[in-house]
Amino acid sequence: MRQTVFTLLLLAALLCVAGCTSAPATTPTVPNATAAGTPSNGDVSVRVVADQMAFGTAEITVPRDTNVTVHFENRDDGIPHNVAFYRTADARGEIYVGQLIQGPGTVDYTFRSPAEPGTYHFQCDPHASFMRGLFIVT
Ligand SMILES: [Cu+2]
Repeated sequence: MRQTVFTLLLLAALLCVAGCTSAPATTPTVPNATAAGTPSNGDVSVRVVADQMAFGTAEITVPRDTNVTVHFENRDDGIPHNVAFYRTADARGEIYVGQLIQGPGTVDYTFRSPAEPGTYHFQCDPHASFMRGLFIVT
């Protein structure tokens, strides 16, 4: 009995660590930057839809060094998709990997966009050969 309680507590602690670390940080202010490509002061949100094994957009554009929320909708019944962001088109240099969701369903992903402007890459990991596009950071 005591062991069960301990196990449950341990599980709860682990879940908290997993959940708490991925929760959006309550950053009071965005560090200011006066250089070119100044980050936006507000958060940015984008909508991405997966439908019939394709993304509804070929490009996702966000400002650099900004909190980005991706509202992802998977409309494919029974098929898992995600949106994952990488530095290169061959999926190296992970920027943010969204969790897979089974369609139909929606999920919000929140992450910080890269500090460096550039043309990066997004894809659905299970279908990376054809569900892919450009992740443009300005
Ligand atoms: Cu997919």
